[in-house]
Amino acid sequence: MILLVFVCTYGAHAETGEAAWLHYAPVQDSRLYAALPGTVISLNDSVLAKSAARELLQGVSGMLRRELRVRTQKEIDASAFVIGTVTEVHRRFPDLPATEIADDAFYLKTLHHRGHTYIVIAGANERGILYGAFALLRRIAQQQSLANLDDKETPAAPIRWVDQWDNPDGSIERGYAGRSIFFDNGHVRSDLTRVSEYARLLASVGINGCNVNNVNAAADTLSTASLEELARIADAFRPWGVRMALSVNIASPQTIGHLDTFDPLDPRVEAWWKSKTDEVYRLIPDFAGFTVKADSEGQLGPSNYGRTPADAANTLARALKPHGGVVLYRAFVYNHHLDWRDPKADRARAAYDIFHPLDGEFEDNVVLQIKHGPIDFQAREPVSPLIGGLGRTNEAMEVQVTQEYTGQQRHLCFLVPMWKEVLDFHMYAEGSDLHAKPEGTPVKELIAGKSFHRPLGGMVGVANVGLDANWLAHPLAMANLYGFARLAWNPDLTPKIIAEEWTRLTFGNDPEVVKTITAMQLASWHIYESYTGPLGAGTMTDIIGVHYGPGIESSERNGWGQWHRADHDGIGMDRTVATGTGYIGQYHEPVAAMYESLATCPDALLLFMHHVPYTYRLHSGKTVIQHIYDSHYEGAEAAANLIPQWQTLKGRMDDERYEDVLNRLTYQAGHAIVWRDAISEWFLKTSGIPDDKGRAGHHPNRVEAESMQLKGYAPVDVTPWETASGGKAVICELAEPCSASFAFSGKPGRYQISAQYFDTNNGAAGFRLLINGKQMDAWTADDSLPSPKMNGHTSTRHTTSDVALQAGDTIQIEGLPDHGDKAGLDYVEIDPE
Ligand code: GCV
Repeated sequence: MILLVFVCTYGAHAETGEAAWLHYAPVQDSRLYAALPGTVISLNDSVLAKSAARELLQGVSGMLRRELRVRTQKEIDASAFVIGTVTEVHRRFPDLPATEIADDAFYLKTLHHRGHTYIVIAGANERGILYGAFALLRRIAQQQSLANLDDKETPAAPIRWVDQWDNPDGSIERGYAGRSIFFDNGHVRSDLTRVSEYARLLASVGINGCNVNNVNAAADTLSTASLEELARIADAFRPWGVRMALSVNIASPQTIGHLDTFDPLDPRVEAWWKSKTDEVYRLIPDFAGFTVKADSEGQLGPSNYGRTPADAANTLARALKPHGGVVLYRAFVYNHHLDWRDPKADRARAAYDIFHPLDGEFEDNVVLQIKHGPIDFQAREPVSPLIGGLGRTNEAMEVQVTQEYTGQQRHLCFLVPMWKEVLDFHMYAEGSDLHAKPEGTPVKELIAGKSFHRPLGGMVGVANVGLDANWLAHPLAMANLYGFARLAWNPDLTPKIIAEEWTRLTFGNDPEVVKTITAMQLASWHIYESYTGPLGAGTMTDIIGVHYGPGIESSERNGWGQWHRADHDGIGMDRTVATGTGYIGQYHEPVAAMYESLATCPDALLLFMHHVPYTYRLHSGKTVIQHIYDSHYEGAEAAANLIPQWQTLKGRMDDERYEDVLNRLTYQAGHAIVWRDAISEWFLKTSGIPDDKGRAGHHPNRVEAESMQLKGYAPVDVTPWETASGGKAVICELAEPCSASFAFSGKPGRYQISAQYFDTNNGAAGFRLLINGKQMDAWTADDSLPSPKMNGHTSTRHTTSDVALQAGDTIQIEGLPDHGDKAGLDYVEIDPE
């Protein structure tokens, strides 16, 4: 019966995912809400309160199939939803508290007054009213009662921003969900519908700022013509209380101001920033502020003039201050030309080395925006020591919603558990207004921006949503955007609560759906980590390219400093104070002592902190090398097991999202095998130590393409070698199909036949599987994986299930090249069904 209801509900319209967690699908048991008032009375006529009222109408209509009416009359004489600021509400209901609540906070209260029922949404300010309305709708969507509401919510920190790395041409740096919703062809888009929808989504989870352009900022972002266009984005954000911010190029006074310098301490440069900022506020009165990436990855910065980041940040801050704007100065400053031969060189040290000495030198409207780890959004990093290294400087923590190093929204990787670990990690910081508490100072307290010397703080999530209908491409990846925002609002929420809440809002309250998706999400980060990078060594992806598939040596012997230093004897960065780079000394005690000693360093970060031989025994009792083999095999298997878990949900949701996720999980399972094999085999060859369980390097069910009977196909070496089985594959350079075939020599039975091929992005090769000349399956390599070459980014698996085979059957793969895609084939694997 329940199943039927779901099918009917979801069968009604094609589901694109665009509504995200504001799905407002009818709730199953609307009797719970039978006594709800039919009217909304707004005591506030601001644009935000109007958005709140409209949202209540829309949400209640969708979920309860009831149409509310909005009234603004003076007398409240019948049951109603009442929305207004705390002061306005108190004026009407003197029994309710008039107490001050913090900015953006709200309370929800059910009030029985003179025989009527009022559901009161009272905001500290107008944004608070809007957040209260969304919170109330969230309750209905989760089928929670409103009969006795008495809730107050206060955001954990004032800065709750998303950053978008969008470029004026419409591309998005590290964006994996289509083109920019803001820009196209050098201009702000004429149609900003998606921008308004994005702002609504952000507001629904308490996000109050959005930096819309790439931190690698275009030179003319601040030109008058550009600002006039950008003001339209701020207009689209405004009804949702999202303030627009801009990344600025620190060289702007020279590039667009035509001065002969951009030295932040030159009075002409200071005057330029002041007058430019005044112009910004004339066009965008609620402008949030500037984000700055300087002296980093090729961006110019104050170091050009021997000035410090504080000099640069303060010049901008002084220009913004009269208008209430802030500078988010990124601490992601490092030298990407490090000497890899120098055992003391260490990129992880950079942020602390540069910014710690400047503590206390920043204006009070400067916030240091610090990535949560000291390297760069890897699947596993320790907390950046800089977060505990400032006592008199505002700090915000930057996390990455867009899955640059964590599977690019092709792999399921729910990052909330990782962020939560960081937020709860104790830094034992001491600063001028921090007390060295015996229980420590968790990151969430340090970034809260609520202390005398640090009035500002919070979280910034690099979101990079795109024009794809469902914003982040993978329907389940939206839980990361949701979860980031929920943690920015309340870091005490648990990953489980967040995953459940998101699932209910996005897919409905079917207990099986909630249980299954929550379990998959919660397991996914660990699964991804275990088949990519071991023990904190880094993700082992191609770090100088697209950061997607495996490329183990790409991090070594170059200046980027993402070294894992694996060689014949051992692996890991020695970051100890005793013998290494000294990085560990940037932590306070007892954290430093914990990392410094092999006896207490957690396994998960061992190779981040220490260089050890492969035979070193972990706390788990395994050797490092055996852990590498085991975790990669277990991880790939766990990735494959996500598929049957998802399949239990067939019919319990719309077919569109069901199929979309199923396809992505199937792809992920295949790519997890690419990762598993690349890493296991690279370490097998490099260390010379075999896998105790005999898996690495042994693939009894696999037939290499280069050893098949080839017609037209020719063998080639693949680079890097570990991204193809045996280091080789075959390609077809003819204008007609090529074929690779072999005779099956196993027992008769039903089998799965998996073809491992390369889906390069420079064409759409066609493939066919034939048994004894009869076509069993056909597919096209038309995905847009991020490389035109055969490598770990493009290696893809296609499985044909339930094929009956007998000894002597001819198994043949036929490949038809298309443009640059040469129908590359790596191997065929035949596994019992
Ligand atoms: C916007 C990483 C990414 C870059 C990004 C940079 C940053 O290095 O790969 O694309 O640049 O971080 O955060 O500034």
